[in-house]
Amino acid sequence: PRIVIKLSGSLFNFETNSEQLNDYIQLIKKISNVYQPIIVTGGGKIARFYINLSRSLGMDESGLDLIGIQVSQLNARLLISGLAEYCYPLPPRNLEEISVALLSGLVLVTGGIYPGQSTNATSALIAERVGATKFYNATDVDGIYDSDPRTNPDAKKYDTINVQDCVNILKSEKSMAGTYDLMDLISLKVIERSKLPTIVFKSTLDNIEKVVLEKDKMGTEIII
Ligand code: U5P
Repeated sequence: PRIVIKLSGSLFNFETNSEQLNDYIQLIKKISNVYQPIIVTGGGKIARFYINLSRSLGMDESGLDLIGIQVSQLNARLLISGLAEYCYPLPPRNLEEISVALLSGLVLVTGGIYPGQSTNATSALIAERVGATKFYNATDVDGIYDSDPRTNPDAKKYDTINVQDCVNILKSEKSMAGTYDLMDLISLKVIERSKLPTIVFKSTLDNIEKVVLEKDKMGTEIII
């Protein structure tokens, strides 16, 4: 079976060292004994660094998205460096290349693909395309809340939420390069139309192992 794991871009920043990445690489290898994982890496701080600089130089929003995509692809290449023969040797750049790469039977690692969305939306599209049995969204927050927990201390976390309620909560979001939060509307639409089982949880090594390999319940499950 195939699964999609979106890895939060927060793993990749200017302080990241090879030990940290190696821990993830070992875990991905372990997961690949059970599943064919498609790993999608976010852009993280380095993407925002480039996006902000380019924005102040006058680049338009879709141009900035393309920069974000390039950085997320570079992050993918870091994991590819360590996964070596366990993975497809390059990050596929569109859904067709994903389908072809999938035939290798190897782990796939990629970043963003199309402008105007986040790697969350990309991950949902990839999950749809490859017939993934699950979409694991390892992110910076520990689930979906009824309001932003970073600004509202009384925010309540959902253990499960249906996709329509999720759309209502997220409707008020901004859509600018580098600011597509948590789950954007595109990802929710895809989850809905393909009835894609999705779990949103906090991205740590331990959590990923528990939720993917030990089927622990954590974070928020999006039900359709
Ligand atoms: N991005 C896209 N399309 C993708 C993935 C990423 O346009 O498929 C751009 C967005 O501007 C996004 C940035 O905010 O790259 C970094 O990705 P992320 O870390 O927000 O997912």
